[in-house]
Amino acid sequence: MSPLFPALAAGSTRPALQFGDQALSHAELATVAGALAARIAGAPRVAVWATPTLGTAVGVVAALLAGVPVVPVNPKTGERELTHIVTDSSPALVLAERGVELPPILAELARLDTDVNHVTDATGVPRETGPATAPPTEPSPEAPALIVYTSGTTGPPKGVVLPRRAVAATLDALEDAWQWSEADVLVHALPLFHVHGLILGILGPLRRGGSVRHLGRFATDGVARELSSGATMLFGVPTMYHRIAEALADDPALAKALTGARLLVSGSAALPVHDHERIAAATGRRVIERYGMTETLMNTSVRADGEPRAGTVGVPLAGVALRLVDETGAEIAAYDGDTVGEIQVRGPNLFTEYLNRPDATDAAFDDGWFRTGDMAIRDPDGYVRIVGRKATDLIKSGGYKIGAGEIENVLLEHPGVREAAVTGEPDEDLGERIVAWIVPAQADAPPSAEELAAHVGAQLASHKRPRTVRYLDALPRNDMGKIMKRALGG
Ligand code: MCA
Ligand code: AMP
Repeated sequence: MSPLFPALAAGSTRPALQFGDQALSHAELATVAGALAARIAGAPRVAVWATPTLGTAVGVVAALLAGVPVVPVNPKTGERELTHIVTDSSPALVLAERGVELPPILAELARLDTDVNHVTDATGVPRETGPATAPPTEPSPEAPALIVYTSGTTGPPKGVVLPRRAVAATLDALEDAWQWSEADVLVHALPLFHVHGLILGILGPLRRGGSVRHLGRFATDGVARELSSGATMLFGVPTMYHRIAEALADDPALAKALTGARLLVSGSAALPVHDHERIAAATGRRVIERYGMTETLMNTSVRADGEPRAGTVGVPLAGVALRLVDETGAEIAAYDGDTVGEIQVRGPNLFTEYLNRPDATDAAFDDGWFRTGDMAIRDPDGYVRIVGRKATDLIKSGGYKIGAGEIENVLLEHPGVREAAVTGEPDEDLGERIVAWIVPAQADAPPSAEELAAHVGAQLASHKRPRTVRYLDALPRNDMGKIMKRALGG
């Protein structure tokens, strides 16, 4: 396979990464990441403490150059989830920025700095030159590149093993769909421990030889500043576009900046048509949506040269086979804008397996097709519209996928909780909001919502904290004793 990052190998002096006042060209990144790669080469696996910083990008690139599979870790993960991820993936090393205090389970591992302050002097000239930037032989296309953890309906998150072939295939299919080139300057503020922010948002620009400016934290003024000073593309989850739509009415500079962008892309959850329309009315520009999944990387997109259509995720990307199947497993032939089926996909963009979970890997496939669990219809011209998902126990909040069962288990361990159920409720800002339904152990002394959120946050990732807590005398159950979430509105 050709190198994942040709511009790095070529030593391009064009800008590559910018995080606040820290920046690296492709050549500088090759030097810094190359030096780090030499130190980690041969390790079976590394974890990266994935803060939204330049060091994280350098650490991930270094691991990929060294051919060492990388496990990005959400720095806001609580104890139980972190223990699971570290035990399951058993990294030999952890890469983190200098000075960052790591939780005990990671602090026990050998640690390497990703800090790049010492690499360039004040004028941006590298202080030292590193060893060769690429390993002597490019790893096999099937070699694992990343292991990204993703929630299921029950149980702890599963490690999705993504081979180098899938990363290359998805980024090259997006090059075609979006006319993504080295001239593009991407701006985003996505977290760097998921596919969207890391693979599309950092590795994407690097593979194209273009650049990315990361905002550190999402804010509409940062988006406006970058899009009015050379950035050409914006990636975001619907919550970010919703906040942009809200701000546009009072922010002409933001409207002007968006109007000048080449491409505004939304993904990770459905962008409501209302937000599409508000952004189009204020800027004259249409946000385009693409549809993907941790296991499949990107499957479909509205093309840059195609008709933007709100409420759709466009057409299958180059190389991706997509079919709809009915509840009997039979393929739906219709392109009638009406018949609903589950989306199944096949292609070079797919993961290899769930780490240490052959049972779950087997169950995820139907005769070679990956079952996405997403329900959709197809327009006569092939545009896909996602209309729902099979599992009601999966919540999408702020673009994060969250399993209800995992939160319920943690809530049930709180001494003040007798029974617990978790549902997702519609939320204008987040798409869905996590709601915890609690039967307190003592009716006259229920644990507070803040206490329960803190309890969940200490064990799981911070975005899994319930935003709303409702107290009941009993949970609605059917004759079999199963909780009837529909009766809770979930
Ligand atoms: C949050 N807060 C809370 C609670 N939840 N406080 C108490 N109780 C709670 N339950 C706090 C936060 O910690 C924060 O405090 C404050 O509320 C407001 O947070 P803010 O940053 O404004 O927003 P947010 O609501 O926390 O987050 C919105 C977000 C975030 C920035 C849009 O959800 C986000 O980054 N989403 C991206 C998800 C993503 O990348 N998904 C990709 C996976 P403080 O300020 O003190 O911290 S999907 C994927 O990869 C597939 C392949 C795909 O298709 O893309
Ligand atoms: P994750 O497993 O966190 O990677 O999330 C993948 C899921 O996000 C998919 O199965 C879809 O349900 C959802 N998703 C991603 N992009 C879109 C989109 N543009 N529209 C609707 N849902 C989406």
